[in-house]
Amino acid sequence: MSGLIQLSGLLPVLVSLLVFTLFLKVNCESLRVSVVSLNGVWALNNSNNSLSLGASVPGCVHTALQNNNIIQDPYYRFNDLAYRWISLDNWTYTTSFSLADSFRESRRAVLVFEGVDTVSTIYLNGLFIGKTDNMFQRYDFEVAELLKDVNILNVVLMSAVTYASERRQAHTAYSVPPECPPAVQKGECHVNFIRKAQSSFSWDWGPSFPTLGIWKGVRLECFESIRITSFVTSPKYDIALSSWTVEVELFFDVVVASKGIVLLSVPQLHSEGKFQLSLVPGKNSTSFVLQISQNITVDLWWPFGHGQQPLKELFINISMEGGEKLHAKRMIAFRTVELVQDPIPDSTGLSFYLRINGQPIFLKGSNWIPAHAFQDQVTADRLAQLLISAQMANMNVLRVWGGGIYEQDLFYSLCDQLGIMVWQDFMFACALYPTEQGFIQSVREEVTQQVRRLKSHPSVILWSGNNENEAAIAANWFFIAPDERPRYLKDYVHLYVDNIREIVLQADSTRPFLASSPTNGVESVKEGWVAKNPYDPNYGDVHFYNYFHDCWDWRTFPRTRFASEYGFQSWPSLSTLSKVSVSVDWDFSSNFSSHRQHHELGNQQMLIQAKLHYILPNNTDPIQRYRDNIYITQVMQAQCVKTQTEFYRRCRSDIVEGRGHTMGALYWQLNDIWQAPSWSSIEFGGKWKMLHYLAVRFFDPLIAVGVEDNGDFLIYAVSDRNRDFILKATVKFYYWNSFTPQCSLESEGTKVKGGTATLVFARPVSELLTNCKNCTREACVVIFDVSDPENGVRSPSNYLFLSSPRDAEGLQKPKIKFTVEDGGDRFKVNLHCSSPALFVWLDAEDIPGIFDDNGFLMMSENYTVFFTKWRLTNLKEFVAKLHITSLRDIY
Ligand code: BMA
Repeated sequence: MSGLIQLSGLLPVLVSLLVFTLFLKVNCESLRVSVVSLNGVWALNNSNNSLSLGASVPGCVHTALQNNNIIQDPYYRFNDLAYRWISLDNWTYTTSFSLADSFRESRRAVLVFEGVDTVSTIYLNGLFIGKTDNMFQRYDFEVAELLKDVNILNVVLMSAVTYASERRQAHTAYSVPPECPPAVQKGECHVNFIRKAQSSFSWDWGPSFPTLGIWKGVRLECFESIRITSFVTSPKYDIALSSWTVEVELFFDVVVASKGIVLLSVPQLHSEGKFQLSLVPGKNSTSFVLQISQNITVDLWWPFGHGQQPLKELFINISMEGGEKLHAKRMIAFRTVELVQDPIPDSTGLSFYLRINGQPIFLKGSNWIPAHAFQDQVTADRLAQLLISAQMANMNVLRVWGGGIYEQDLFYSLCDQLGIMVWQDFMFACALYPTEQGFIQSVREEVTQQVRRLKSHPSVILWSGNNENEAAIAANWFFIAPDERPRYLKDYVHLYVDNIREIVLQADSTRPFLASSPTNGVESVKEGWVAKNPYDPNYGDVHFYNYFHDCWDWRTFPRTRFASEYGFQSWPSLSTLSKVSVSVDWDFSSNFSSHRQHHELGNQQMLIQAKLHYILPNNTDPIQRYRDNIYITQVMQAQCVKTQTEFYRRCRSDIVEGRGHTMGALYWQLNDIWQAPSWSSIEFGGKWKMLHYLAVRFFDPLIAVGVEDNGDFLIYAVSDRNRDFILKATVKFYYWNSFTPQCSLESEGTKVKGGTATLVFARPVSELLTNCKNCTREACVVIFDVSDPENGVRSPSNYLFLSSPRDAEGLQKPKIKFTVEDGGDRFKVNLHCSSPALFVWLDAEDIPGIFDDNGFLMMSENYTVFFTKWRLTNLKEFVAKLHITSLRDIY
């Protein structure tokens, strides 16, 4: 099998991306707005002043305590419990800053908090200036009257846990479940009463760290007449005129009425326009529509794998009558997006897919969760590494899941550049929510601000109101009595439809809105926004989890229109776990192993599923057995998600008993928040699990999917390519103990249209086996691919087990040996084995980097893989740390 990932080194790519990203920032040489950054080290105190330390802003209390060596790594062993006190205390951040006269004499001065986590009362020079209670809002406070030469600013934070509980107690009319997370999550209660990352009170993959802090920047903006608070760009295609326009919205804070001229230009498209600007005092907004020259061909922005991601510069120059000027620029991109929900012949339901630039696109990807419990520790490198890893696995979409946060600007800028589409949830998950006036007002402001902030990004292709809250009502997760149900239904519609949806539709006509995920889309709307069964495979998207069915049996998967969540857990590698644990923890029955598992029965489920097809590890050395157990959970997860994803991809063209036309496969979940068992394909710290290596193949634009159906062996060619190919299948049967294929077949070429799944090979399994020197299900494995030699196209090699590997006959210990050569930015690993090896796994411990292939079947004596390093290391270290395991080595 050939290497999958062609990499000349990831770091240079990261660096160039970051440089490019800086360039994307809006560069406001403002209308004489003087800005004083208040970021830096502030003083931090707890409520009784027993703790007093320096704390970075942006930042949070936990990080500050850790940086001051007052606490250990909060992720270490059981520290999430030991440090619960931090979140139960109240904390005050204090800074002082001096100001030159020119600032103090400004007519207006606004203190801008880009993000406070979460509940605070803020004082300037001892005087109250405002309160915050929503982590997802930016807060601006007027302070011109209060400024002095030397100023003291205090942000008094209240425990989010106490606040949530108080809000719950105050909500006496009826309960708003769930009250608390399941005990196994060891979390805090009533998170649905606070506008804060819902997973911060614990989740089934994450710890409870209800942070407090000033998690985004703080600055003072002083000005005389006008300041711009937002600058939003939306390219739109005008079908009637067959041409593009760019709508530019500007949001102002105006002191005195004034007039000016606005010049908009996109030099790369030879387009410019001049507009009159007329502003009245107060908060204002205005918009202009720039017509892109009709005789210019506009290069479109495409999702990764479908074309380029051209970004163009849009310049804005404002000249006010008083002589003030402003220049700013923004990167823009041109693409259209439609969510298609149309009748399908031979089916009762409706389609559900995304059309980008008029072309149906199969969405391949995963779900994104917060990359750290302490957001100040999510560095640009960490973020870029995760997003580049997603793209390297041929993903074209990530869903920013509704239980976390609206991500930082850099996340979306990188997605714009990488061609990763973003399905953006609003931050509500797995709960019912209160709908009293104050809560709704806060959400309205949050949604208004977030839509404004994210709208300019071409990568964002869809808004979705919440995670699983339609399902929670429909399936009555919280045991609501029948006569109480109307009240909750009403609240649901009030929050997501009358408020969130209303704001989104008003503010953004350039992308679709769904009220929930999963949902039946227009069918849910028809049924009053909560469908009887939001998991209906005939409509909308589906989340599907089943840990007890055999995941190799594709019949157990729903033939849905769109799979936005599905997955299986695995454990991260020992090198990742050893950062937060000690050797007594390295046992599946240790306290640590159950403490870290936040999903009820999760550890058992993994092993039960693994046992269906593999022999479980039995090494007598306990640490080796622990490593092998981790390995087998990763094999199980990778193979399960592979099977399910291949199923969804091969369902894109067929309708079977009314079902099919699947157009999306987003497994749960891409990344991790800490070192723990979870559904992720990338461990905390960036190391790829086996699943991520397999995703490179199963998300390849052209794959061969092999299945058994009613005794037949079928191969589907699934193509996301834009053009047609004549594809033939090459099929080889190998005995488990031989490198030479026992027999090979080749099918006739079949025309496979771009964007289809087409059957290219079908033969009874029994016939294939008897014709192949008496291969049996247990003795042989089938390896296949599809190719169009004339056009030089070939899918990655794939395999189908005709029996479980636990029953494989003749499979021997492969005695894998290796030598390593230093090739500069990568190591060349030459592998040698004595017999075929399954799920060969190379693990370089904590040396960050990626192999160009891993988790593969080694069906030849020799095979070479490359390891691209993400940090400096040397041959000696690499050789010492490299572990190689295959399935037959663990028992
Ligand atoms: C889904 C998600 C998450 C959860 C995951 C795994 O339902 O939306 O809430 O973490 O399942 O249980």
